[in-house]
Amino acid sequence: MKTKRFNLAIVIAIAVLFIFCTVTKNKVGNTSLQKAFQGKFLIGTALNASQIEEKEPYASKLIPQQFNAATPENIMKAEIIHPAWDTYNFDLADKLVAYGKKYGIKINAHNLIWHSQLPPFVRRITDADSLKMYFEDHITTVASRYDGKVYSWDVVNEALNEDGTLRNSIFLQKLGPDYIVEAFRLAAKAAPNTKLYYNDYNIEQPEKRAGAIEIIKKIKAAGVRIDGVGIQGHWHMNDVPLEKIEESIKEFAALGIEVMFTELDLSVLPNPTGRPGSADISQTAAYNEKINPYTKALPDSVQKKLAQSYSDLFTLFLKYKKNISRVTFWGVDDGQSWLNDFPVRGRTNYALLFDRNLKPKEAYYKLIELAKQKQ
Ligand code: 9MR
Repeated sequence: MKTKRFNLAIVIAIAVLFIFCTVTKNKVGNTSLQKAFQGKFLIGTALNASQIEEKEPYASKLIPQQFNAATPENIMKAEIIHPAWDTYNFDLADKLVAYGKKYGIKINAHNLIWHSQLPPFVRRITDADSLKMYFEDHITTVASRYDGKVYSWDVVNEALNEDGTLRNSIFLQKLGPDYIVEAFRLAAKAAPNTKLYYNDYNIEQPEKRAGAIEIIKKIKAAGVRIDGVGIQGHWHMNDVPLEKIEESIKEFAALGIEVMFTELDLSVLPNPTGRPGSADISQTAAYNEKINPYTKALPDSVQKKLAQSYSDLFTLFLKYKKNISRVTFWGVDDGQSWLNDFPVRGRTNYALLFDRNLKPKEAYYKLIELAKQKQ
């Protein structure tokens, strides 16, 4: 009888433990990134369609708890929001605005003018007049619809080559080098109540940074409004260019504009293209098992290194908290990250603060601690 009761007690204890583990599997308790960094800078994330539509209950709870800023990962790009000459598709962008309002999350709309993810009809344009028509209509229609409803716009995205010269995009070819100033002029007119930013990757690197500074100065010299610059921050955990980032914060801030880190993630996987930090989507490489070493789990030593790299980076961000207005991660969790498919398709990367089960990683707790220490 006693043994039976004992066995029953063990079964109940195991069941209770199981339920407890399941319920708390990915719990962060009351800790919150946005609260930890309150008064320092906004903490943002990129959101995909299913996150905006709140399809997954736990993620829907976690996102507003952790983040007070959000950037649409894809749904406001031209190919989605403006698929044909006379067709705009605002459904998801409207949902995003409502989502931001519901939770008090500031929306950074991304983006108005970019050479990539253009709708097919724009790619087919051959004459300058038609492209100008698209350019003016797109900026004016989209920016005015969301004026005052989104907090900010990435007006022009990735206009530079690595050497700081202007990228030979369809906009440069057809509209000439002043297209960037014109984009900001149109955006400022259409969206007087929205902040306007230039956004690019690798602009912490000296040559490309000089190109970005030239763009910003040119916009200002034309008497046109620009409020900030976004350094994307697609880096490798073993190679975060801290000194160059620090120089960049100083140089951009000296122009009298906000500095932001807008698409932060730290890859942990080998980069076979030999071009660290690049988000140039033409730079891809073929898959092989050797360059996908952590398919089952992330080894503890790598987890620790990732946490340390994030901590070093945020130590720098905190030093310049007066100049930095926002730090946005390019996704909520490792499963969502574009780095699982870039620059090599089908790998298992671990670049963000939450794992594939939305459980906070060591890097998350390290940043919370850091924010507390630097109160
Ligand atoms: O994360 C985005 C991914 O889902 C898209 O497939 C990709 C297509 O170009 O764009 C990714 O986001 C990019 C962002 O819009 C601009 N900077 C580089 C980002 C990573 O490629």
